[in-house]
Amino acid sequence: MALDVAFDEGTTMATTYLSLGSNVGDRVEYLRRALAKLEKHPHMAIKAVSSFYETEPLEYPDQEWFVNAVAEIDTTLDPMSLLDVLQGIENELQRQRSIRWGPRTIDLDILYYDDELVAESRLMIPHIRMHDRSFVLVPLAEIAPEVCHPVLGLTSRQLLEQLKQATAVRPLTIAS
Ligand code: A4P
Ligand code: MG
Repeated sequence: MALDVAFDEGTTMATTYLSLGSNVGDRVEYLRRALAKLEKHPHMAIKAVSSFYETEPLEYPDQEWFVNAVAEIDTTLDPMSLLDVLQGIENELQRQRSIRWGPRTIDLDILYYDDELVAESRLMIPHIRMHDRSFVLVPLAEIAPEVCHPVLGLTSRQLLEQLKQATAVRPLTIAS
């Protein structure tokens, strides 16, 4: 999937990687609807989307398996405005925040925003748990194997190789 949007000249463009996850209802449909909303946004252009993967739940195991994917997006939004847009999309897709790490129709996390480091109470970039998670690293390494973690200095491929405890991640058989 690729979309080219002509942004105004003079605006600063960043490349961001987003993690998408769902484990409630029609999980594939929730990912597709989130991607459609991102694609429609005037300040975002989707450059690449990974395959969809079915993944074993981590942190809070007594729940359905997830469908996860990663998208590469060019944006003129600053990191905090991007988070606001993502949380708006989560709300539109009926996300209920009842249990931390618990079931959700859609979770949209910012993994990287160029090489920027953000350490605010509501936003940490790079995502603080991404390097421990096979459900993030497998799709990320598929579309961005050579992109470097700005703190750890390792590529997605290297992060995946050095993962100690990998939970199960298997490609979904349906087309994404
Ligand atoms: N926040 C801080 N940094 C970020 C960032 N880089 N991107 C804040 C997005 N949000 C960020 O998130 C809680 C708060 O994190 C937000 O209010 C935001 O200000 P949330 O999405 O409301 O709640 P959550 O997702 O339950 O918590 P959290 O800590 O984001 O959980 P995770 O780390 O997203 O883990 N297993 C599988 N297989 N696949 C999954 O996708 N996901 C989780 C959730 C657990 N297990 C999973 C999966
Ligand atoms: Mg989240």
